[in-house]
Amino acid sequence: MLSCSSALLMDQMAAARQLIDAALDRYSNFSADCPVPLREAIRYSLLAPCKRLRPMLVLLAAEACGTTWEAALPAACAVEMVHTYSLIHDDLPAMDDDDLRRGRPTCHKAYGEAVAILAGDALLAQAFEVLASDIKPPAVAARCCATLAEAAGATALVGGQADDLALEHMPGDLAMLENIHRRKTGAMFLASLRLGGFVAGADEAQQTALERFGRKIGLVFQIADDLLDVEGSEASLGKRVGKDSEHGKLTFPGLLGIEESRHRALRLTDEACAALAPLGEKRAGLEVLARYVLERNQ
Ligand code: GRG
Repeated sequence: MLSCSSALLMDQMAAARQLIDAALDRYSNFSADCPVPLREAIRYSLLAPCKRLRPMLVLLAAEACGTTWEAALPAACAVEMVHTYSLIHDDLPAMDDDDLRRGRPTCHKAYGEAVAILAGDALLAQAFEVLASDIKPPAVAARCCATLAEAAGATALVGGQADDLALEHMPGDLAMLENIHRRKTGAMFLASLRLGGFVAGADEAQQTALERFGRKIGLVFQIADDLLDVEGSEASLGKRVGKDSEHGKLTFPGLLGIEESRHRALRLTDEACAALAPLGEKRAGLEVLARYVLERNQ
């Protein structure tokens, strides 16, 4: 851990979250052409209390490469919009069929399936509108759009989700599990780091450091998520626990056991932090977030 006081860093994390929440609030303040139930459903899911891990990674990656949080804010919001869309759609009866998300009834439980599907669709579209309109210069905006689209698409988020659903109740091994999570969960973490680097004009060494960190921290997130599904509580997580075994899903604790999963997550976190060394002192925020991803209880 770097020398800055961790209390100061925690205050900075809270400030970053506030900045993100306020920007998402502004972006979802649609004109009267957006029907009221759709607007409410979007805001209900997008502004619900949650961790904001991915947008925080965008801001902290940008900061680590020498630019301001404000410059990275549109990219942070775009990533959160895609993430929220994926959660709304994942919760639908045709997919995970969940009734609790971010501590409240899922979007389709509150607004009906049709409105929930449309809320997800609108968020996905808006993410690219935000990047194309608010990231400057246009060449950087285009790079951000292409990278986020790839992370959200058929070979990453959507493809990983399709395989995850197809392989329920099927036997599998660690390679299969990591392959699914590299796409379903990891790709959005990696894209968050990449976008932060792009808006900061990171050089090749900085971009490589961010990407190495991003790949490892995505995996740490998933191992921690699997452990929380076994050991966590519905009250602190704001979603149902024990779903993985109910759905017959491959998980890290299921394949490796709880202790080995914990060790693996700790080792990956150390490796992720070590990969940040080329970024110098400004990497402190990313290190704090990495430890939080490992140790979180929500
Ligand atoms: C529907 C295309 C499509 C994809 C869905 C994201 C996803 C793929 C599924 C969500 C189900 C799930 C439990 C995935 C693994 C972990 C995950 C992404 C959890 C939610 O992310 P957090 O914990 O949530 O960062 P908050 O609410 O804090 O943003």
